[in-house]
Amino acid sequence: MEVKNNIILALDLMDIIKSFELVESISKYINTIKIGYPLTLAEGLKSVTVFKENFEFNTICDYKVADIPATNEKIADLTFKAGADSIIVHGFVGKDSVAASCDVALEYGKEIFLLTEMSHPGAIQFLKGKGEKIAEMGLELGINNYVAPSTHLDRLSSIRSVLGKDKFIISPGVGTQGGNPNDTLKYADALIIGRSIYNAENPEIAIKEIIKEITV
Ligand code: 3DU
Repeated sequence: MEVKNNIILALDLMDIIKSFELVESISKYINTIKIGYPLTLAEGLKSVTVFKENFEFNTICDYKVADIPATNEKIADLTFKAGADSIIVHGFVGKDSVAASCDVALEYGKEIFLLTEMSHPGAIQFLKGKGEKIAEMGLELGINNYVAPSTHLDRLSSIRSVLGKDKFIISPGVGTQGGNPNDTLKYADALIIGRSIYNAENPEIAIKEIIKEITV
């Protein structure tokens, strides 16, 4: 996946009109958006379809799919049917559940992102240290795309070591959560950024500043 300016917009506004206006205002700086539960639960799966139809963007649906295989299949099917290019799936649920999402992605000619470890402080409580094993499972399943945290660089770098340089890692936590863009891009291929852009007084100025800051 080619991510323009290495920035994936986390579109976590809960209003489709405001989301649309935001994306229009910064559309020349990005080509990839991530839609998660805030927008989807507020506006429905049509929010995915609307963005897919109106912008030539990569659309990643961040539904952190984490259920039994049969339910994961249904979630993935509805998501790809709505127009998503990829879906984020939790790794901790184990191989059968992840494989179920992979199989549906394959049917649609799409891909999944495997979530290894998370970026928030609470991630150290249960998830920390599991990322390498989850990454190894992803490799066994032939998965090319991963999510790993920018706020725990030691974890991100260790997960990169397991995956090797050819796998694609996107990394949340830059900006509001404390992650630094350049440090993160030493190990990740793209940054997921939400609040630092959409909560800024002027999102265009905010994203331009971030782009200017990126030197790697
Ligand atoms: O902190 P921000 O506002 O820049 O948003 C980060 C986004 O990435 C947000 O959509 C959140 O749900 C998602 N995310 C994480 O923050 C951390 C993870 O480990 C995985 C996803």
